[in-house]
Order: sequence, then C-alpha cells, then structure tokens
Amino acid sequence: MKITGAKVIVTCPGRNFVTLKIETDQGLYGIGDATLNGRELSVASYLTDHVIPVLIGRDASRIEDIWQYLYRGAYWRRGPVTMSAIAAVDTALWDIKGKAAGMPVYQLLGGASRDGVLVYGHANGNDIEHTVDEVGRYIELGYKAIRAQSGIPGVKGAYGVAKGTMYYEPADSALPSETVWNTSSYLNFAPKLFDKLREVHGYDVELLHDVHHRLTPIEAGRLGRDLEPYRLFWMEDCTPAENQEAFRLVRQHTTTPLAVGEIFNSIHDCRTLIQEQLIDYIRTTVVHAGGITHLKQIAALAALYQVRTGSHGATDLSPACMGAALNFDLWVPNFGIQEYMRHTEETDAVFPHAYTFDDGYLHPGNEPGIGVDIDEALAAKYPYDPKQLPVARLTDGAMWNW
Ligand code: GCO
Ligand code: MG
Repeated sequence: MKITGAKVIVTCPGRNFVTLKIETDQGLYGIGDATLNGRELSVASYLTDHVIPVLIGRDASRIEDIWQYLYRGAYWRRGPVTMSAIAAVDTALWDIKGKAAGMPVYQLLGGASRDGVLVYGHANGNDIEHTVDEVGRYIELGYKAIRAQSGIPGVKGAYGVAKGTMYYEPADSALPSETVWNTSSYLNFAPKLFDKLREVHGYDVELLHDVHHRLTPIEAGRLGRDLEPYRLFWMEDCTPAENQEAFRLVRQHTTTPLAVGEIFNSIHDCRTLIQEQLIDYIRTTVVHAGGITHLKQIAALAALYQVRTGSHGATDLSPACMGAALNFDLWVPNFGIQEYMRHTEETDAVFPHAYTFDDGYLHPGNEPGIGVDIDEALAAKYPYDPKQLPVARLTDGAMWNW
C-alpha cells in the first residue's frame, strides 16, 4: 500500500489545531494530530517542507521503518517540533493500518486490557468556595477523578483558572500575556484548598493537582508532605524536570504520588525518572512524544518499574490525539489514568469521533483505525488565529516558569 499524498490542515475551531492527513493508493487515508500549542506553524512547516516529500511512494504499512527513517534520518534528533511531526505521521499510519484491517487500533496493539479508560476532568474556581462547587459539579457529571486548581488571594493569574468553567484554554492572546507568581502565597494556600475539598466531598473521589513547574525541588517536597493527609491521586509537574535527578530530593520528602512528562518528547527525557522510581505516573502523550510507536516503548520501560501512564490530554491536543490515546490506553497494561478536557462543540464538529464518555470513563469506540476523522470543508471555515501561551514573572518582575 503506497503513500500517494499527504497534506497539513491548520484550523482554528475555537483554538488552533494542526492535522496531518496521509492518503494511499488503496483509497484509505489516515490522520494524525501535530498540534504544538503556541508553536503550531513550526510543526506544519516541518511536515510540509521536510517530511511529506520523503513520504510519497513509501509503503504505508511499514510503520516502524518509517518511524526509524524519520527519527534517525533527521540527524537532529528529538525536540518537540520533530517529535510532534513524527507523531503525526505515526498516528496517521496506525489509523490506516486499522482501517486496512477493519479493526480499531487497540485491537492491533493486543486488544483491550480494561473495559473503559478512567479519565480526570478539570475543576477550577476563582477561590476555594468556587473550586469546591466546581468539583461537586464534576462529581455530578460522573467523574471519578478530578483535577482541582484555584485562584490564590493576592496572586494575579494563578495557573489553571479558566475564564469559563468548562473549556480551558491558556493560549489566550497573540503575544504572551503576563501573569505574576508568588510561591509563598501558593504554598500556604494549596493545603487549605485540599482540606476543604476533602471536608466537603470526602475521600471517595480521586483528586489531582497540577503545580505546573512552579516550585524548587525542596519547596515541592514540602508541598507534597503538606498534602499527604488529603491523599492526592497525584501532584503534577511539581518542579521543572530538565534535571531529572532533582526528583530524588522531592521523593525523599514525600509519599504524595508524582506525575511528570507532558512536555517530554522522548524516552530519554524520562529514563532516570522511571528507572530510579522517582515518579509514579508518566504523562507523555501520543502527539508530543513520537506517536503510538514511541509511547509503547516508554510504557514498556515504565512497566518494569511499576510506573503507570497518565497521558496529557489538554484541549490543545486535538480529538485525533485523543482517539489515538484512548486506543493506546484501553490496551496498555500499566495504564493509570487519562486527562480529559472537553473540546468545544466547534472542535468536536470539525473532528467527528467514535469515542464516548460514560460515568467517568471514556471508550475509543470500535471504528477501524483511531476512530476520529476530520471534516475538511468545515475546518476550512476556521482560519489560523495566532495565539501564544502566557509567561510568568515573580513579584519582583523576574521571569519564572509559567
Ligand atoms: C495540563 C497542562 C496543560 C498545559 C497546556 C499547555 O496538565 O493539562 O499543564 O493545561 O498548560 O497543555 O499547552
Ligand atoms: Mg499539566
């Protein structure tokens, strides 16, 4: 089965998405997500200018060989742009293979290991009371696991607090908006938030929290310890992980489970974290970590150390990524949880999909391939709208990690 054509579709049904569509001489096509929030056109160019020309004429069934060809062949290995581009090709080829076999991708991977994919939703509010109400609303919607983020008194633009309550999108302006971060206010506040959440909602619901790279390792250790009574499912990205060894210090101080990896793009980014059992959940995802082919390797390494998966699933990852992720999640033996932020109705209309939510679980459906399509005519009605992620500064004006 030969690849006869490929194109990149950039569309903005509420937010920007980059999608690769690969066509074959047998009339089958596949799609893959290539969205890198705030840097979308870099991946679009990488695909159009450098990858598509070398795909034409190749055998679409040789997924592994094409992955190796693009990874080794670039010479310049790794990095979010390269790995998102490779992921898009990889996902589209798994989609094609599934369609050729008449099976959903999870069947090709080895079949379902579970009946459904446990997901967590995002509840956020302007203050503790509001966040407590929002968590209650998610419980009513059927969620078994909920991430809670709250505005912090005196902190302008705390991470994770949406303007609306259902659809959160941090990339909100053409030039990065500026937020201010205050570590001591946050460290004093966060335990109070979870104390109230447990008092009102009890311990049956799983609660998660994202620190979004804001703390130093010793501060992260202290927060983890202070949150221990509230039994978090995980504390996410508590400190930047470029230096993986930094997590030794965090780990020495807390038994709160740790999750890291949404900005990783390679197994090498998480090798030390996994092999030294410095984390409990690895958050690499299909689109930013080289596709299903590479995610399989990361998950297999993680399984040796009882580290489970917890893939990133924010709204900047398109439904095409979600469809692929859910097929992966239904199969992967060491699955932990899947993040699920709902897309807007406009986005869902551009990407018709087979996956469904029921009582806290998603299922990828049984359509052949990844179970997600793109309506190109509709996509064309939503032109690219440049948007960037915010930046964060400390109260003295110095740059910090957003
Ligand atoms: C998460 C993430 C996101 C990111 C976003 C950046 O845990 O869902 O931290 O909200 O900030 O994906 O584009
Ligand atoms: Mg996160």
